[in-house]
Amino acid sequence: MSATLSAVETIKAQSRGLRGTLIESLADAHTGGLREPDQTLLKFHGSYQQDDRDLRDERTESKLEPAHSFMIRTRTPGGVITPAQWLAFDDIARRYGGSSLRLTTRQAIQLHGVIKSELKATLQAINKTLIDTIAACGDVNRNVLVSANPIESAAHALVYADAVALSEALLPKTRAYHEIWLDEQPIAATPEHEPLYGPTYLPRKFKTAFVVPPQNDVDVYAHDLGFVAIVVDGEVSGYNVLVGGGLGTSHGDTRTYARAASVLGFIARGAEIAIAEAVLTTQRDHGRRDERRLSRLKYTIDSLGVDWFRGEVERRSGVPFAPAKAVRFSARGDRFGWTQGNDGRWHLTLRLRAGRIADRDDASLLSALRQLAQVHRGDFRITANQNLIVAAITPEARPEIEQIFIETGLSELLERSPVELNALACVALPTCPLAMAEAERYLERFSGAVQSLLARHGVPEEPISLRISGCPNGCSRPFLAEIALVGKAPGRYNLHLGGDAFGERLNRLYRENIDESEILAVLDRDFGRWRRERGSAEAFGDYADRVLLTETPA
Ligand code: SRM
Ligand code: SF4
Repeated sequence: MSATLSAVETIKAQSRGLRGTLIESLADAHTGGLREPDQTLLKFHGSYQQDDRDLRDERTESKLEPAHSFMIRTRTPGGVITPAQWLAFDDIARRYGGSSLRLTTRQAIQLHGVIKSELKATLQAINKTLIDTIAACGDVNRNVLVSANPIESAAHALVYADAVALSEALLPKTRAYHEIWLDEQPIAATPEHEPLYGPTYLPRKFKTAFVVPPQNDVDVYAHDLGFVAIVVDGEVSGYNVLVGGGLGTSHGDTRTYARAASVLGFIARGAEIAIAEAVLTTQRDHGRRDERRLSRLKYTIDSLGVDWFRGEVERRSGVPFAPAKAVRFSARGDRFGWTQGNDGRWHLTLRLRAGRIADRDDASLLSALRQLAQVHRGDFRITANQNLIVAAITPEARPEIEQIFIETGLSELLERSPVELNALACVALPTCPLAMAEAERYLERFSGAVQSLLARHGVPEEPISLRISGCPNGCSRPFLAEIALVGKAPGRYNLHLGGDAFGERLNRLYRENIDESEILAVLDRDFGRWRRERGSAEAFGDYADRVLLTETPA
C-alpha cells in the first residue's frame, strides 16, 4: 500500500475537529462558494456545495462563476418525523430551498438550492425542529436505515429504538457543528478527543441499516454494516450481522465493484453498539487512506478476508458470533396504499416519484403534504425507496386523511403499474456534480416506456424492479435491481440486468453505452423471450440471470 495519503486525509487532519476555516469561508461575500478544503469539511455537517448544471455553460460563457448553492441532508434515523417537523420543513423549503423537498434512498430529507448567505439560517431553522444534519454526509457513520414497515409494529418499534441508539452512539464528538452553525462558544482551545473516530475520522463514508424480515425494504445487502432482526414470537432475539456491502463503482476502473454484504454471524440483542464500534474501528485502522476509490469497507474486507475480519470484530468487541440464523426475505418494496397494523391503526403509503416534493403543474405535492401534516396526529416515515408513510392513523382519523388523500390528487399517484410504482431514480441533473446522464427527470418517461412494453407482451402487472442512476456511484441502488440504467453520458446508459426480486443478488452489465431506442429495443426482444421461455412465474431478473447473461451479445 502506498504511504501517500489522499488530499482529503490532510484536510481532515488539519481541520481542528472539522472546523477548518468554515466560518471565514461563509463570511466571504465575494463568492457564492466556499474555499476548497471547507467544501470537504462541510459534508460532515450535512451539506454539499453544488452548482446548477443547467446553467453552467451559459455562466461560463458569460464569465460568471458557477451558480453555487448548497444541498442539505438530514440525519433522521429510520426516516421518522413528526407532523410538526414536517410543517417546519415545509416552511424551510418555501423560504430557503426553492419550495422543494427531496426524500432520499436513505430515509432523509434533502433541500437543494440554498444560497451561501442563507446556509446558516437554514441549518438553524432545521435544528429548531429538533432534527440535525450532523454526520449526514462525510467519512463517518451516516443516517441509519430501518425497515419503515409499520405493520410489524411491535418488532419494528424495538428495532427502530436500537437503530436510534446506534446512530447516537456513532456520532462524532466534535462540537464544530454547534459552534459554526448554532453559535455555541468554544469550550476549549484544542479540538476535543474523538475516541471512536480519531483525528482523521474514517477512510470513507460508512453506512448502516437495520431490517425486519420478511420485507427487505432497506436493501440490507447494500450497506457497510447490516443488522437483520431475528424475530421470535414477536420479540427481537438478536441480529444476524452483515458487513461489506457497497454499490459505488467507477466506469472503466476494474478495481472498483459493487458488493453484496457478507454474513458474520448472529449476536444477541444488546450487542449491536459493541459490534458496530468494532466494525467501524477495524475499518478506521485498516481501510485504505491513499486512494478514496478503494477505501470503502468492502475493499478492506476483500483484502483481509471475511474470516480475519470476523475474528478481529470478535476480538475488539468481546462478543463472539453464533452461527447466523436462517432468514427468508419475501418482499422488497413499499406496500402502497392503506394497511392496518396489529393495534388497529392505519398506515397510508404514498408514492412520491423519486422522492421529489414540489408544487408542479401535474401535482401540488408540497401543498398536499402540508395539508396532511396539519391534521395528522401520528407520525411520518420516509421509506428507503423515496416514499412516505402517513403512519399510525386511528380509525376515527382515517376519513379526514382519506379525504385529503383523494382531493389533493395524492391517490392518483398510486394509480400506476407495479413497475412504475417501485421504480427508483437518484437525483442526478441538475444538482449532482457527478451526474453523467439524467435520472430523476427521466424516471417517469422511462418507467412508462418499460410499462408499455410489458403491456404489449401481456404482463402489465409484473412487479419488476427498475432503477436509474445518473452515474455508477449507484445512489438509487441500481446494482440490486432486475433492470437498471447506469448513466454513461447524456442520453446514454449501461444496461444492467439480473438482480433478484428481494435485493439479495447483484445484477450484471448486459449492454454498454446505449441510448433509449436501443435500450427499449433490447428489452422488447428480451421481454418476448422471457414470456415464451420462462419457467412458471419466473421473475424477469431470474430469467435474465439464468439465460440472457450467459449468452454472448448478438
Ligand atoms: Fe449518493 C455521492 C445523492 C444514496 C453512493 N450521492 C452523492 C452526491 C452527494 C454527489 C456528490 O458526492 O457530490 C449526490 C448528491 C446529489 C444531489 O444533488 O442531491 C448523492 N445518494 C444521493 C441520494 C440523495 C440519492 C437519492 O436520489 O435519494 C441518496 C442520499 C442518501 C442519504 O440520505 O444519505 C444517496 N449514494 C446513495 C446510495 C444508496 C444507499 O446508501 O443506500 C449509494 C450506494 C450505496 C453505497 O454507498 O455503496 C450512494 N453517493 C454514492 C457514491 C459512491 C460511493 C462509493 O463507495 O464509491 C457517491 C460518490 C462518492 O462518495 O464519492 C455518492
Ligand atoms: Fe449523482 Fe451519481 Fe449519485 Fe446519481 S448516482 S445522485 S448521478 S452521484
